[in-house]
Amino acid sequence: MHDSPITVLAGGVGGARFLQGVVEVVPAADVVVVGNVGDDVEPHGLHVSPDLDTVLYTLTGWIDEDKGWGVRGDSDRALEQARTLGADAWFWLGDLDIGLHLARTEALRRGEPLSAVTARLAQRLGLDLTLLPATDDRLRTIIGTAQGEIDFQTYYVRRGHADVVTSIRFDGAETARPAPGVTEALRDARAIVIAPSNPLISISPILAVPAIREQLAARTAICVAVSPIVAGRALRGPAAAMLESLGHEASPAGVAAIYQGLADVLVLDEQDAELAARVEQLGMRAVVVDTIMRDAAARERLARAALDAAGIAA
Ligand code: FO1
Repeated sequence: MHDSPITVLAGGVGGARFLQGVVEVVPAADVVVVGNVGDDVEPHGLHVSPDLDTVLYTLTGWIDEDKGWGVRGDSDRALEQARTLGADAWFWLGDLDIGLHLARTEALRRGEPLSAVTARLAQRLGLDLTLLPATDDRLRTIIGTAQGEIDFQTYYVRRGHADVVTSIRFDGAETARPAPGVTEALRDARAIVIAPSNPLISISPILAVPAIREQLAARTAICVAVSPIVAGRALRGPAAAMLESLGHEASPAGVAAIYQGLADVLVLDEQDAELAARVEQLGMRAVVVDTIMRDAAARERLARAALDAAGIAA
């Protein structure tokens, strides 16, 4: 790990695509990713860390680009067999992906922390950047709905994120400690970047670890956040509806309000240029660019804009 890294807080698909751009602009070895574990789930006893895996698969080129998660071209013979034999297999797991979960689960059962397992998976898959889970402790995102609380993947996958979200909490966060390397990556960073991930379910679970939030609030490095909301919509997933149902504005101004005191700059899309003044009223510099990551060139352009705003010359 670089002794003065560029530290990126990231969730799943949006975060991973942004990171693809980042490693085109700066050496991957200079980048430390602090990833979300609030989506982690244990289908059939296997430990799945969807957001960490989406980063792994995206940066190694294994990713299924259409879905944004899982391994491209993966088969599902194991899952089909499980279904035939009576398992309730509602969470889709490809055969190659299951191989990764077997390796992870076995190591966790042996008592290895998630951070150590993740480091080994990243190294075996040939990743040059450092990927850290926010915490090795158990932290799970719990979604409140009119029918009561459900775990994140029941909300997202099983129920197709159709429920109106009435609350979000992060079970285990109060006592969770940052995984080894996370505090240092924030304390010693040259720049901190919050990727264009859902602020409520991808970034907030990271910030819910008390020592991470405190370290970010006490940062010496500049922190640049990228809005995942463009023209009132999320580029993927339920972020816009969720922001609204929880009383936030589904706009870069709403995102800025969530990151107030934690970010110094907000990168927002040119379709939202008229909101720049409101972002700046919240004490953040607003940088207006095209943020739509439609292809590799656009991902690199957005990463360059965010890193430029952080004063990283590349
Ligand atoms: N998303 C789905 O919509 N349906 C699935 O069955 C599903 C399985 C899955 C398996 C492994 C993995 O790494 C990700 C998976 N995802 C699936 C995505 C996952 O739910 C992510 O947590 C969301 O994309 C939110 O980041």
